[in-house]
Amino acid sequence: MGLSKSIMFSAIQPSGKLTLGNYIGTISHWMHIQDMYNCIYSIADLHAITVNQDKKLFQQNILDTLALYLASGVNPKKSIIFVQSEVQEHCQLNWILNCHTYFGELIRMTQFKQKSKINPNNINIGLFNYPILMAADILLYQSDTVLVGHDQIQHVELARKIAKRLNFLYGQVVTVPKIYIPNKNGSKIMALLNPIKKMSKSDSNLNNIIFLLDDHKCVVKKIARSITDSDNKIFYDTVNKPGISNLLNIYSSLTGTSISVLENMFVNTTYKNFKLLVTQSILDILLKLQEKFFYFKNKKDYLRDILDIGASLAKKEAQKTIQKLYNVLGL
Ligand code: AQP
Repeated sequence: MGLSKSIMFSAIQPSGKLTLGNYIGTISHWMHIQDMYNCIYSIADLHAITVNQDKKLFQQNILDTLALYLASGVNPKKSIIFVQSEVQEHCQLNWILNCHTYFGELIRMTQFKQKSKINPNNINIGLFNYPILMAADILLYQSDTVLVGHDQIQHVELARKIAKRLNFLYGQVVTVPKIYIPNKNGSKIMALLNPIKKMSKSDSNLNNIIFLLDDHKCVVKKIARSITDSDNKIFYDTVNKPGISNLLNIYSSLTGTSISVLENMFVNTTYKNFKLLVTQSILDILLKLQEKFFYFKNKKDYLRDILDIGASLAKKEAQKTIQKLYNVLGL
């Protein structure tokens, strides 16, 4: 990696099919920052096994995630793209960080609490440990900046805390990363039928989610069914009008129009027509994305080559950090 540019890290777990939330919150920005930073984009498969995965489907999801990265404009000649489990240093650093993180810090993590409720029969230690593995993902590459959606802020804050702790104990061994939320309105896209919770790829109710690979008919149906309210006025108010505000966030993020301009534009628009416009804004993006996705999906050898090269470049950087820590720890 060139020394002149700072390092940007971002990742997605292939825990299912990627959603419009993943796209708006993260991937849609990746292409635009490739020239400004040395970007490292990971497919975080180790994170995904905190939930049981079907092997075949899992492998498919990993390759589909890569094809979606490429379809979104990530260029493997400019950015490092790799699968987390193919760089074993993530687990090595994870252990070191385990020994520098307190139980009390992890027990406060809201995602752990939420996911434990959703999956009470599988509250495994991996789920508890998830934020430390995420800290390892970030610190391993001496990342200056981490691009995330709103739900991951708490985890990056923990990574910052751990980084400062290591530097306090051992001297300057890791970079303390900054959090980057590229678009506040798009940093937390909500579930369509329950707009007070986040749109998540593992939601059991598929009508809550627009998947990036949903077809035309499906998108039309899901947006038409999305929950709004009964006062027929379009303006932004996440407390009293979470459904309309969520659709405004989606439309604003996909078209690049500010919420205040949209409120003026839609002052006399019915909910039905507004939903049609939101649907169109989604289809405009998804149909192009899907065309590119299918182009890349069929190039199996090309996909494998990208991951092999990505893993070897990532490993090279990762080993430097591991060596640094082994030295100061006396390992
Ligand atoms: N709804 C969302 N709106 C905006 N950003 C989102 N992200 C996730 N959902 C939304 C951001 O996408 C990045 C990758 O997320 P992840 O897949 O690693 O984990 P997650 O945040 O747990 O995403 P999901 O879709 O909710 O996955 P599951 O259901 O498996 O837990 C992150 O930067 C995230 O903020």
